[in-house]
Amino acid sequence: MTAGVDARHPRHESLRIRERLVRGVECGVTSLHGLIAHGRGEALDYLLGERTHEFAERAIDAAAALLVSATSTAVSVNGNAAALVPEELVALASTLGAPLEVNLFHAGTQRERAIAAHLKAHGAKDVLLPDGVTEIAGIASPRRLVNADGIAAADAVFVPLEDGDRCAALRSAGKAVVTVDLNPLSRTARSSTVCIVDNVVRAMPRLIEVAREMRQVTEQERAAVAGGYDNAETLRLAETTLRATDTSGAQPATAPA
Ligand code: PTJ
Repeated sequence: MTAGVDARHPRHESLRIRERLVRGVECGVTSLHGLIAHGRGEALDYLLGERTHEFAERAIDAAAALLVSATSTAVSVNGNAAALVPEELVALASTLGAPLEVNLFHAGTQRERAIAAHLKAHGAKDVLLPDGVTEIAGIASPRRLVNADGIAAADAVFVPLEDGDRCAALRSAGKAVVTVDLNPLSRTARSSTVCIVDNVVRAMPRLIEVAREMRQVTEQERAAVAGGYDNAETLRLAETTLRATDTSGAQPATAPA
């Protein structure tokens, strides 16, 4: 339900997603900066036609193979992801047998607790917070503060909507990093092991589904999917798609407002 917006509105779905972010801010889960980040994502998604492209599908397959095969995985949660896809984050963590860990750029104890409560209201049993002593080296922001049993211990980390530096630092720490970022030009996208260039709202259900499928196949089959993936090629295809958008006629799935 979107306050004041008729379901027949041509941009209803986009407005409904915005509303989740606004609610996130109102309940202390999302930062005000998160609204700006969402606006940038919306613009890129618009140019991508608001659909999941084949390059994103391939990235999702590789991400699922990698995450399922990892010895230890953590699902990192920030204020935007928590507002947009809380149930999906809980379902993915459960499928992977991975902890959910709150990790924020604009850090604050109150918001960390609000996000943990929000995830629990959507089915999470446990949610890790920074433990106050464990840090990832090479990160200037509060994102360096992690939990020894979550991100610090993981050999693969799932990071929806990142802000750049941490992805490179996690890679330097020897971890595989799967991100979701609508911007194929971002430092996050470029330093990821696998970057899914898609809206997190569309990518998550598919990632969960493929992760469930990947649990049923052999380690060799997963290795073939993950090993055949080329992140630079994904980003090249995504950028080409963005730049090729014909704004004179081509329109997203729903007509512009
Ligand atoms: O909750 P916090 O304090 O950890 O802060 C979270 C934000 C997202 C505000 C913080 O990480 C941030 O400032 O991120 P950036 O640097 O703005 O990067 C966010 C990236 O996510 C940008 O490249 C956006 O294009 C992209 N993005 C925004 N919305 C979506 C998205 N990608 C996928 N799906 C979206 N819905």
